[in-house]
Amino acid sequence: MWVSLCTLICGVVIASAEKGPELWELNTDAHHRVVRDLADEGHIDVWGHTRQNTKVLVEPELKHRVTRALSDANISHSVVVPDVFDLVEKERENMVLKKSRRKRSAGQMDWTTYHDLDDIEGFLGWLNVTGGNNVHIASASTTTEGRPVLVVRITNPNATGPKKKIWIEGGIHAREWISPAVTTYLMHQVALSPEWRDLLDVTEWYFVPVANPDGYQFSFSSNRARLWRKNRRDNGGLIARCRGVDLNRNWSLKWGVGASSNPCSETYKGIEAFSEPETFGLQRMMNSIPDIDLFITFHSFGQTVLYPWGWTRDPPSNVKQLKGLAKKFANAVNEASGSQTEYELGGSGPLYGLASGATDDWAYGELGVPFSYTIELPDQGTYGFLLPDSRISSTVTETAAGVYCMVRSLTNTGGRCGRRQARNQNVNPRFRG
Ligand code: 0X9
Ligand code: ZN
Repeated sequence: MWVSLCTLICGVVIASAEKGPELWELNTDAHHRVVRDLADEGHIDVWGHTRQNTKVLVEPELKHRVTRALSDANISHSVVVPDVFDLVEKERENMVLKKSRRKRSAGQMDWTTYHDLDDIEGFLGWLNVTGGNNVHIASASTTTEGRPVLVVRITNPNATGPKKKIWIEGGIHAREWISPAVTTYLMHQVALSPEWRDLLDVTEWYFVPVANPDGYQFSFSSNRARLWRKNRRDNGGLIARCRGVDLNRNWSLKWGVGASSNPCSETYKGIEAFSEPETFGLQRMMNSIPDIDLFITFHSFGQTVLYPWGWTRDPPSNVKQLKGLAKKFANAVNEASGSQTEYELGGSGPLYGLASGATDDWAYGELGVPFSYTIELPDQGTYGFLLPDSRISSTVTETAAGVYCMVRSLTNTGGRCGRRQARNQNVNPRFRG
């Protein structure tokens, strides 16, 4: 009894005093061989990059090793944040405070704070009831921890004419919390907003609000877990960070390009393509839907609209059309945000460096979806994955304006997407489940 009590209490005390990783800025791009090697070995975690600089997370115990490797290659660095757990802790305190102020109600959700999986599933249940016959929920597969990967179909079943099919994926990377926030908000708008209602006659939507439920739930469990990216696959071995597969490196098209074979790396590709229940189940369901027209996967951060390819710098055959629809998104967001939010557009290979085994390349190259995008949501690196909750509501409404204009264009409804329409996403989405 004594022993187990001490284990419990001492563990909590040690955990709360634990120093987190440092955030460093390196004066080189992320494609430098040394940066790639360090990431491959699991010694750094690439947080984000511009053309000249790369921000990386470095664990305290690996500082000396990383410093040596960098200085051998003449790469200098500065410490941007000495302990990232300080930022995570602030975010956590703020969330706890907000939760205690809210009236308790099962499944309650809004877009002013980040929500865990229980809240999101509560919201889906509520949407299922409120949306009536237009909303159907299915499970694509069951994760290694036993959670369903939920897919929500929204359309008007009584409209029997031709429909554009749209697949929206969120939350494939656990720590990118703004992604499920955007995806759930879009579901709310598509299913219930009067502004979108006529679109349900000519579109069929498939939403995956949280493609990586185990990773997402884990990222709410502690300060250290907050920056988790992969799923929670047990790869064997005892080192905590060596769990998990990067679900955006586990798809079959060009599996292995720009990915790691090391389970300890953040971009571990898994033992084979579709080794993971999440990716296997999602591809099976996507394969069962003929002719998907538009695919979007929401990630963070960077404010970029990326289109294929990720595995080569060569442009795909319909690059002009891809760019055209991406511009509709970017212009509408710009408009809706009063020029506050600007997106950069481009092929993900040229813009981010070669990497594949990702959903976007697979949807485009294997499934034949003509419009396939990864949208890296705000910000541009100030807060990165730790985007403050005060930014959620503007981000979700601006992003909805962008998607709205893409879909108006795709369906030839509403002509050129008007200013008023783009801006008018700000319905009060509060609900009580
Ligand atoms: O690397 C990724 O998986 C995405 N960026 S993130 O920082 N959110 O992890 C970008 C994926 C772009 N698409 C391809 N490379 N195919
Ligand atoms: Zn991501």
